[in-house]
Amino acid sequence: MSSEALSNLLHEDRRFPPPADLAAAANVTEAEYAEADADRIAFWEKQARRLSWAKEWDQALDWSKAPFAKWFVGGKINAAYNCVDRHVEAGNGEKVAYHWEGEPGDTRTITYAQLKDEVSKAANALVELGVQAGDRVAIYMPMIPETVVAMLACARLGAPHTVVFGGFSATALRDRIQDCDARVVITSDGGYRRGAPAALKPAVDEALLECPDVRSVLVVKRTEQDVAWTEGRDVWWHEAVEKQSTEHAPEFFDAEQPLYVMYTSGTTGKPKGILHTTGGYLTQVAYTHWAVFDIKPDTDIYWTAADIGWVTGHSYIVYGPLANGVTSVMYEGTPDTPHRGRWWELIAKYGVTILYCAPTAIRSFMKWGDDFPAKHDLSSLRLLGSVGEPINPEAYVWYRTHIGGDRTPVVDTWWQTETGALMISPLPGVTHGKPGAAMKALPGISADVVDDAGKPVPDGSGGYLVLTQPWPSMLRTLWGDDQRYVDTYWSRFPGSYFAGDGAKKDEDGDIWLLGRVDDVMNVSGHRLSTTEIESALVSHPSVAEAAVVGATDATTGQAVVAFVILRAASAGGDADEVGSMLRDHVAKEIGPIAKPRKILVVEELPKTRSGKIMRRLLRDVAEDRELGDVTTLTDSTVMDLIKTGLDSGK
Ligand code: 6R9
Repeated sequence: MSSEALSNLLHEDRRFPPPADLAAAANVTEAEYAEADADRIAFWEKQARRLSWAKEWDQALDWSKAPFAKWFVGGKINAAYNCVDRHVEAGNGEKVAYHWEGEPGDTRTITYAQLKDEVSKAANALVELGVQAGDRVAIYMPMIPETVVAMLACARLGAPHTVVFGGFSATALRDRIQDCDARVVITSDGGYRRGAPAALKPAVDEALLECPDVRSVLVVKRTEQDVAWTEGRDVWWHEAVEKQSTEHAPEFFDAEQPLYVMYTSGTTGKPKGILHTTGGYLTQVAYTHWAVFDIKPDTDIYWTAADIGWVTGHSYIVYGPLANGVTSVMYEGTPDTPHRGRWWELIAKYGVTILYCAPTAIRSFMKWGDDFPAKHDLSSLRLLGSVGEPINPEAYVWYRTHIGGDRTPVVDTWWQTETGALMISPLPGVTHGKPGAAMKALPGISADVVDDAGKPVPDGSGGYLVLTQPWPSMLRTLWGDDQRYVDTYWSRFPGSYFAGDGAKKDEDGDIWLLGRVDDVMNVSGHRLSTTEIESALVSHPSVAEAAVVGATDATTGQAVVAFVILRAASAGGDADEVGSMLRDHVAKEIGPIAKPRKILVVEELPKTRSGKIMRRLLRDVAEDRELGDVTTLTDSTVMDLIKTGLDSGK
């Protein structure tokens, strides 16, 4: 990516230094970067000692078969013991692990002691179903406490789980079960979504028509919907689990014991099963959760408002917060049920101090208007986080102002399913935040931005994001496909991990993410990033959300096509007028070359479970093609809505 091409990016000069009181009491100070630089391996060994090991490792990192890494070789550890038992043994059994809130308003409070009992019972039930260390278990569940219990029960047994997002189709579920050859599935009758029970079991039944090797399906009763029943295969959770003993002695496994397989979203073709193992993964999620969210386990009420079926849920609803013995909030439903202030009501109710969510949610809240958060007491919040996509400066500033009361730092955290844990992020007590920048690699992590030839670009230039050293929570391989692991991540720039993201180093050397490299457009030989134009569009007061794609164009190579959602106050105007106003706005913000050829006003955008816009599908629309694979969309009707809306507007 040429630097000339990205020179007009995000001219953003607002700065937000850490609040003095937060900085004074922060878990991590500036000195930690130097400490980690001096001896990266010793730094990670120190972090690994946050955990309880049955036996310490002999070697911290074995990189002799790069890019296949082994961390904490020879160490013995159990992830569930670290997340639950050790807190109970330390006298914190009465501490709340989760304040769970169902969408209809039912609640459950689960202490660490109760969680330990539930996990032990579930582990005993899985043993009864024949699950052994190394067996894969698929989990297809709503956001209920049993989902966490199921994951930890698997971890306790050394049986890697593969959680499939409850919004995915039977086909997506079938592909994932087949790919990792799971023999047991844990599901529920359904869950609540948008005010009504949504069914899950029928999708399992359909998927299993083509998964003959699955022998048992454990079904949690959540909604009381009628379910079809396959005798001999289906077992009610309450019948299988409730009768079990609360005693289960955890076995300590090798640090490299597989912990889970998580399939990545949005890719075409065969799903990629990202494999995470135990010791290194848990070390880095525990450290990054503590460092980046400045966790004070005695006083914080932490909330990752994401789905457990996304890696963010695995690392920062389940493993990170539990390893650190923190109290979390977990919410089942959507942010607008029964009203658009639901999240803010929950923050006030539980006194949430730290909120972590995706820019897509923030942009929806902006669209709904400032009044909803303004009605609730959000003064307990002291820190906000963002994940999943580049956060536009406008969304960052809105988040900080309207949710954070203009007090709280915002940490924009860059990472991937593959990286397992946060990699590039501000540190809230140290960093002077720049809206829209993930800033720099965390202590112990080595990232850089390189050009086509793999050479680091100078400050002020753009290129490809790479990770130049192995890290503890890195994926170990793609399930069953070592060669694809090497080809996908380690071949483009030999010796470095290729993240697939475009990035820019600003004049201070701070990192700005520019979206996936396949989201870079080439218009008349100029390279433009989708993020850049989307940010310019969202900075206009009438735009709530924007998605930009490059559509093939006979003259210019590609042409910029923008899909925009208008803020409530601006909806209903003349489409042509809105279009020309926004085109002028982009020309002013970036330059005439970036002016969208077409601007289409839509009601919704197609998104994955993690809130990433599926630009691939919008490109299909922009180029008038048949739609590609939609199995990873959270809501597959969105595309029909967009197409119908556009057809009627023609
Ligand atoms: C955690 C997660 C990974 C991709 C990643 C990048 C995008 C995530 C970001 C971000 C800019 C951030 N991404 N966080 N882009 N700024 N703070 O999202 O994992 O679902 O695997 O997606 O998401 O493009 O490569 P995953």
